[in-house]
Amino acid sequence: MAKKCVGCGAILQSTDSTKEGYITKEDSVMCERCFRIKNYGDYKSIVKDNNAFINILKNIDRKDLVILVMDIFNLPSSLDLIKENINNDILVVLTKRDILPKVLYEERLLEYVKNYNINYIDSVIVSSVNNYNFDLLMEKIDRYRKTNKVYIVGYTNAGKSTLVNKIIKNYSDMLPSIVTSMLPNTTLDSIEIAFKDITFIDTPGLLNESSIEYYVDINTLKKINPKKTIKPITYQVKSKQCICIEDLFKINLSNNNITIFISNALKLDRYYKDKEIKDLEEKKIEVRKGEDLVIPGLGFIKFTKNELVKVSVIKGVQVYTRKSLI
Ligand SMILES: Nc1nc2c(ncn2[C@@H]2O[C@H](COP(=O)(O)OP(=O)(O)OP(=O)(O)O)[C@@H](O)[C@H]2O)c(=O)[nH]1
Ligand SMILES: [Mg+2]
Repeated sequence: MAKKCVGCGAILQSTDSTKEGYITKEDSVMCERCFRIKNYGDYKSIVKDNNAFINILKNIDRKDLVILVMDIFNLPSSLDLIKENINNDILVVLTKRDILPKVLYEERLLEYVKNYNINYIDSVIVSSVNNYNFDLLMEKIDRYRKTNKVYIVGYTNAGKSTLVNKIIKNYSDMLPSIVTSMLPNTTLDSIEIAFKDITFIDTPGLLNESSIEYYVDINTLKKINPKKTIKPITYQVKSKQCICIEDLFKINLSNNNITIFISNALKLDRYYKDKEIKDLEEKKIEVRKGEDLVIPGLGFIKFTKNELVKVSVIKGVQVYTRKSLI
């Protein structure tokens, strides 16, 4: 059988340096790309076609447990692609709890998952960084699995590989080997990790083309992905104003009280007259009291009054509203 890279799951090959899985020494277990991500934080982008990932989902045996990992800060607008392609028992894991403020109703976050209309058997909130709720997660895995295979699926960057590594680190003597990064498509093919009597299968993430992550360069990606607990910023708006998140997003509004949840590394500016930002696409959107305006990949804004606002975003990014998460 062809050997796979321990970092990303790509089939190892030594013939084409521009393709995935490239190695220079025949006995290497990790490809050049993973070696560079791991040791230098250096990243070579490989954009995969979602069809390859969907095929992996379609081939999951019906009896195996599927863990659907979602980044709590970056919840997807829909799970249709997942719903359409797997028919298994699903355990939902909301991860990156450490990114959201300490004080909040976790029940409300768990409740939110119901809006996706997927058939899931249970859900749990964890943080791989703070090691939060892993005993509970392991208990649930053992309770629900009917076979010894457990698949880890979800969108790219959700934190799937980090979760598997954390389980290995916490509950075994093995060294975690899967390469992780904040950049899209880190894992390129499925990776099997034997752990006691379970085989965890980490899978490549689905790309979300409506997310800002899909359109920006690496330096911007590093800024928009929060590394620490977000400090929300509240604005009282009583006249025509616009608020800009660097040159990535602008909102024009005139009467509201909003709270913005974005990475602390991003600069926020308020202007009392309109400010032009080039290359953004304008759209109007009605946001209601108690709703969030979500800018996929960038964050969300909680509203306390109904208002028809104008937003300007990178073309392709699909802003939407949802019942407030916090
Ligand atoms: N703050 C925080 N960051 C996390 C957590 N889990 C993962 N991350 C970070 O999220 C980014 C993505 O993690 P990965 O584990 O590579 O995500 P993935 O879902 O495997 O992504 P793909 O392989 O591209 O599908 C990395 O920068 C991780 O360090 C967490 O619980 N908290
Ligand atoms: Mg991964």
